[in-house]
Amino acid sequence: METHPKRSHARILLSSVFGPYAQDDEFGSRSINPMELYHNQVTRAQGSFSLRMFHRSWGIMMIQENVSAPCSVLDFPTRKAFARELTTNHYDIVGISAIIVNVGKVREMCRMVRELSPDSVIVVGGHVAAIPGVETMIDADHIVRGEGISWMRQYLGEEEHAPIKHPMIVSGLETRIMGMRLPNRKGGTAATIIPSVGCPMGCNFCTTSAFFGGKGKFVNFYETGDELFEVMCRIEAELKVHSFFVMDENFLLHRTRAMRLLELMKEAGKSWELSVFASANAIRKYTMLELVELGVSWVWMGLESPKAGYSKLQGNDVRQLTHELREHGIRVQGSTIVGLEHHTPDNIVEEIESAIAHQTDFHQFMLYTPVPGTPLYQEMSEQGRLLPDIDFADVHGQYKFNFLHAAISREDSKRFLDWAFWRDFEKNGPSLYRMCGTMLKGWQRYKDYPDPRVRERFEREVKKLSSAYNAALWVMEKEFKKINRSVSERIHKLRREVEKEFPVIARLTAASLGPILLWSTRREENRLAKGRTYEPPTFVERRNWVSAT
Ligand code: B12
Ligand code: SF4
Repeated sequence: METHPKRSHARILLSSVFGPYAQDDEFGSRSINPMELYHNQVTRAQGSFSLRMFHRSWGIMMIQENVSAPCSVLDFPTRKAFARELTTNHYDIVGISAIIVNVGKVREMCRMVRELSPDSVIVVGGHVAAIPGVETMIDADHIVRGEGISWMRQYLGEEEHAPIKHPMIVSGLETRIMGMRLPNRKGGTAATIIPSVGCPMGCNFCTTSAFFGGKGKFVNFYETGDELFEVMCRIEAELKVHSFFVMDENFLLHRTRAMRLLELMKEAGKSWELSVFASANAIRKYTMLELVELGVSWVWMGLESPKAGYSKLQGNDVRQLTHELREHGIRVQGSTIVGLEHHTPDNIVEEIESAIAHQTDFHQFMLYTPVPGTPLYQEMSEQGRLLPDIDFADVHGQYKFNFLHAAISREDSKRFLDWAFWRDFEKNGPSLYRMCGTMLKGWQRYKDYPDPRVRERFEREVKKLSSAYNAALWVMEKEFKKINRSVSERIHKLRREVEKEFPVIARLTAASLGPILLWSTRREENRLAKGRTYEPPTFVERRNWVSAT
């Protein structure tokens, strides 16, 4: 592979695409597509109870940490900030990271680089690289498909297979709910850890699996439990966290690694919490006690219709599994695909109702979407079913179909999707309430557990439940009367249970903090009605930095 003439002396800028994001514009920003995980695709119908937070662009943070060249990361720039960075620092390489929806922004950023920093080599990476013919849409010198650390190391003439250093990543920022911004306390938010990219399961619609090699393939950054443990200890010490957001598409699938991690956690007395993505069949490889001891406190799991026949769901009664996980204090985020091949206007309501009946703490709904680079896209393209003239900015599963469905129209796909989000909220209540229920069950079951690591974890959780969250329950109970009385009654019952467990503190906080939260919730509701949106702040971080002479 070609190397840059300056090798490790080349100065690199790595940037994410520019904002503002939560608006409709000609570059591909969409108001329904804000830079917010939950509000974009999980709690978007939950109004002021929606969980709002931003996540940094981890791919470029990983690359920056693993090259020895001087390197700046510019995250969430405005166009002005990107232009300023290009003109105030001379860069030999400008790397742009993007996903498919953002191809219009990449085109504009390449244009800006050619104009403002004509000597820079432009490298584009991330999922945007999977668009067929992308090289004709953007003016870049290199378009990198798949894993980027090894590519950048090779391009700089560095050791491609050197061990991967993990950057210090605080998982979420500027978290808000019910009109309140949560304090940015050191250690208060989980750290992100990225053990691998890709997933060997190879579901036909899955873009992350396809991008990193497809069925049977993935890239492991940390092969063993020992390596992972060492990285987590380092992050724990530096960020003062007990909690990790494990960004691995199917963390529990690698049982040997996970069980070794548990062994080491036990030996060292680590009371960690892990939020993981896992398929149902991978979860079933563990007993509930193993999961609890491993600190698994939140699982993101596909609930795709059993009729779809994805191998990850076979042999599993996913509803029973969800129930069991919640009974053991493990929050479940279900993920349901709307508009699968067998869906029709006649059966889709029943399918959505059945997904909602899982009563997960959080529920993501996504339209079945052939995304460039996946086997599904290939198949749809061969069948001539891809709809023409759909802007890539709208191909993300949260708007309308981009393909001809056998029974459901493009317009109806949006109606069903929007309805699914609303129905889940209406029937199951705010996710925050559901989470509180799961936390209480976990605490009741494990408060006297022999392993002190486990007790400590549930004690940490219950501190929040018995104070601020109980005040939130008081508010939700009041506000939900307008939406669904029976859910409001369920919230009331839960609040009473919490107050029975913690009679003094829970009642005191509900009485003192409750009215303030009620006021901020209503103020937020008004703001949202007037179109208030949120944007992430811009970050500039430099590593191995020397000013240009
Ligand atoms: C965190 C995250 C977000 C964050 C955004 C963070 C940010 N700052 O942009 C939030 C929650 C806001 C978000 C939003 C959305 N996301 Co998102 N998100 C993710 C998630 C879960 C993790 C990304 C990550 O960090 N992975 C780990 C890193 C290490 O991997 P990576 O980013 O791919 O980077 C590697 C390579 O791609 C490459 N690389 C990346 N950049 C560069 C740059 C250069 C120069 C080079 C050489 C290489 C390179 O090297 C890296 C290391 O190997 C992924 C799923 C996943 N598992 O990856 C989805 C994912 C990226 N998101 C996706 C989508 C669709 C969206 C949304 C459109 C939401 C929606 N409707 O579904 C919005 C778009 C928001 C917007 N306006 O842009 C899709 C992308 C599909 C596609 N093919 O384009 C993914 C893959 C999820 C999925 N399976 O569908 N997302
Ligand atoms: S199990 Fe999940 S991450 Fe793995 S290929 Fe299927 S959809 Fe993708």
